[in-house]
Amino acid sequence: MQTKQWWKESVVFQIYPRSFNDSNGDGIGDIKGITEKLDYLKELGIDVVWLSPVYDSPNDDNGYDIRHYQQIMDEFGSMEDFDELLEEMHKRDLKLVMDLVVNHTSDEHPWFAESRSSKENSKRDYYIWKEGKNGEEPTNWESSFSGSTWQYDKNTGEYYLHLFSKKQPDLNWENSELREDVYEMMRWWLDKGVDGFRMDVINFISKDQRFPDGEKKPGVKYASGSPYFMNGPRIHEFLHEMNNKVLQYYDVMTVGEMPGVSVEEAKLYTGEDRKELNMVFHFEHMGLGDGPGGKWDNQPWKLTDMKKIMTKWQKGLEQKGWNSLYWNNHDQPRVVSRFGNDKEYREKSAKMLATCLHMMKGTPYIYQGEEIGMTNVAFPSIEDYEDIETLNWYNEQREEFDTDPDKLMQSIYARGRDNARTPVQWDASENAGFTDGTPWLAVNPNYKQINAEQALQDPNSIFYYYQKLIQLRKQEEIVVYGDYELLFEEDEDIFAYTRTLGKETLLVVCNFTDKKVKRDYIPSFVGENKELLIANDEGRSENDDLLSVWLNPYEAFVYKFS
Ligand code: TEU
Ligand code: CA
Repeated sequence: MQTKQWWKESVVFQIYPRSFNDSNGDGIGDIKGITEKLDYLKELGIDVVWLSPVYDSPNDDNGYDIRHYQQIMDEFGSMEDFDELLEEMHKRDLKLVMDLVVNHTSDEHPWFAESRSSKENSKRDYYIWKEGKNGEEPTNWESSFSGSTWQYDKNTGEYYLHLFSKKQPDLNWENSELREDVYEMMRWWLDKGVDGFRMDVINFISKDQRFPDGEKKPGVKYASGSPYFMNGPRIHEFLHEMNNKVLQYYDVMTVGEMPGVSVEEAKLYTGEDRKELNMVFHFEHMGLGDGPGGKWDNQPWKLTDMKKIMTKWQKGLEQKGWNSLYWNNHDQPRVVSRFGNDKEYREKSAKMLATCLHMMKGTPYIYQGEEIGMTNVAFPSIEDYEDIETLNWYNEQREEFDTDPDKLMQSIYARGRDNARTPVQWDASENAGFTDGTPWLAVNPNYKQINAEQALQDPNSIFYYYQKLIQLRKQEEIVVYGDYELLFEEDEDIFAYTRTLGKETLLVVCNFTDKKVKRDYIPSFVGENKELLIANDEGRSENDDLLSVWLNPYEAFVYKFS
């Protein structure tokens, strides 16, 4: 069994503050709004909150573009509000994990103002400046938010690197003074008492200093530069240094957001003996449904592919390292719409998906609204959207390829980030009780049916199902530490697996289809002491014969054998 740690036994709840709860009627969620809802989170039973950025920011990318690391965004409140939140959380035995965005800052950060002012400035080297190549950008890399990763700056006649928006210049981690400043800032928050960090695209911070061109596909202007900045040459050195100089002195949890990370690399990032991070977020299952054109080229996905990915990670980090488990976040569509069925089986499939994820080995993350089964949204017009990634992509497709707007909207409905960012639906009153004013992004029109108040009144709600899953993790050590084994890997309808610890075995069975299916399960442990731990179908019982099972659409159950 792996070593015991509090963060392995915890469930994390992600808050995207802009969309969580507005306390003062300006249409924007805020810190006081979070404090007001702590008892709701406590009722759900979670242990840790990961708070997306609340720092001072001009909001080009909703706070992921930071202007001051040690100030709170005016729209979200004040440092006093933050201190109160932290205190109220700790009073309730809840931990607070901050978002650490140090691959880049805002272009309005004072460091960048200095850096761009002249080539001789002492902060010049805090960012990545290059001369052009034959009158063009230094490399052909494409930004995650469309266009080049390089922005020409007239003042000094050089380009700066921005892997995301041009208002998010990348920091130069080769510079040791910059690294010390980042560590100092981290200590400041940790000394305040925060309980850890979720680190934004942290596997992008080490760039290949040769800055080669990417391999271009025919007919397009830019190429992916990711081989030259994902898991770059000095990444392990930097993270080890950060651990050595900062993290090791605090009892905190860390999770690195890492697009493009492989299991083999994750073993290095999370191996306990290596002293880098506790966990990573990998993106392999988030790529399900990506077509040759990437995420906007949305295609059907296969359950066998999902099982392959999840199992690879479960087995890969079994001895060393630790998994983080998530179905969605503020960048992804809502899970019930993506992998479940948000029409006639919304509640059933939301509970099935929760079962499938929460019974795996790792630390589960719940994204705000997931616990009440919030769904994707389909606003009529592009004017209704706010997300920079979505808007830049839409405009580029219109301008460069004249793509049919309806086709673009279909992609946005399936995969756009604003699906996750519509305000949390608290009750059936106007604007779902999120705000008394006009919300910054419209509320999903289904709030009258789907809201927290309704969920809290219904003992069979998705909310109480999550509550039960969380309690099971507290009661059953096997849920945290048991070994995972996939069953029936070729099955396209059912995701079934076991967990084992000592003499105990869990059997987890999830029907991912809207059909009734029959399966003959003949695991070796049938016939021993059997207990039904949780099920999303009232028909399921302790005495059911597992040798031959009929599963209802989106049914899920968990038995314990001992
Ligand atoms: O996201 C990193 C990232 O890779 C995203 O671009 C993600 O792939 C994309 O949103 C999905 O299409 C992090 C943050 O989570 C995101 O909100 C920020 O926009 C981004 O970094 C830049 O800070
Ligand atoms: Ca507000």
